[in-house]
Formats: sequence, structure tokens, C-alpha cells
Amino acid sequence: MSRTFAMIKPDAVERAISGKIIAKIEEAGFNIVAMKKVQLSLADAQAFYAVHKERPFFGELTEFMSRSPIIALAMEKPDAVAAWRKLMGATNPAEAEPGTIRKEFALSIGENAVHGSDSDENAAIEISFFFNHFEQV
Ligand code: RTP
Ligand code: MG
Repeated sequence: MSRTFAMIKPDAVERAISGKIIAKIEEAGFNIVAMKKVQLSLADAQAFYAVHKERPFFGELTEFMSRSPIIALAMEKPDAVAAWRKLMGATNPAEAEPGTIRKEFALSIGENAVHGSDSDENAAIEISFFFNHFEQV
């Protein structure tokens, strides 16, 4: 069993489709081990996405991620990182496969409904960024 970290991004929480996304997560067989709704400050978003700080979209990304609440989830499944990235679909919804969350719900390459960790190592770092030891079942 392995874990990944997911967020339902502001664009999706604002449109009140977080329940639909959580249903897809559960239908796909993920066990949600921790979940909460939080408002990131700009500094929080900059810290979380520090790996992208030299990218041209960093300002747009961090302003978007801190404009309204997000839902953070730690979830478990065999090969969780890859399984969640497959269910999310490509970063750009125009390139996302049918049946993926981004194909169905993303608005644009920036406002793309969900986040997922890109490695087991980053999943552990990102889960610890959002959840303390007693919030992780
Ligand atoms: P994420 O980290 O949010 O799960 O998304 P990802 O791995 O599919 O994509 P990544 O390359 O890590 O980019 C992080 C997020 O930055 C925004 N982005 N905007 N305007 C743009 O060209 C652009 N490119 C990326 C997206 O919100 C993307 O998910
Ligand atoms: Mg990424």
C-alpha cells in the first residue's frame, strides 16, 4: 500500500464540485486517510509550489491557489501516486484523456481542478506540509 497527496483546487471548490471529485476518488478505490478544507495564504502557496518558483506561471499559480479555500487529502491505494495522476489526467485539460477528472472538470491549464504528488518522496513531504501526525490515520 502507498500514499499520495491530492488537493481539490480553488476553481473546483468555488464551483461546488468537490463532492463529485471525492466520489470519483472513492469509486476508484482510494482510501481517504485524512482530509480538510483550508485557506492558503500567498506565502503558503509559494512554499508549497517552491519547486516552480522560476517558472513564468509561478505568480499566477500561487495567486490562484490562495484566492479561496482548497481541500487537502491524503489517500492510500497500491501505487497511489501513479493511480491518482492517471485519474487526474494531463495538466492541460485539452490533452486529458476521456474519463479523467481534468477532462471533465478543469477550466484551463492553470485552473485545472486538482493537484497530485509526482513521486512517493514528494507525496510524503506534501502530506506532512498539510497534516500533522495525529491527522494521519
Ligand atoms: P499539480 O502539480 O498541480 O498536480 O499539476 P501537474 O503536476 O500536472 O503540473 P505542474 O507542471 O506540476 O504544474 C503545477 C500547476 O501549475 C499550473 N500551471 N500553469 N499557465 C501554465 O502554463 C501553467 N502550467 C502549469 C497548473 O495549475 C499546474 O497544475
Ligand atoms: Mg506537479
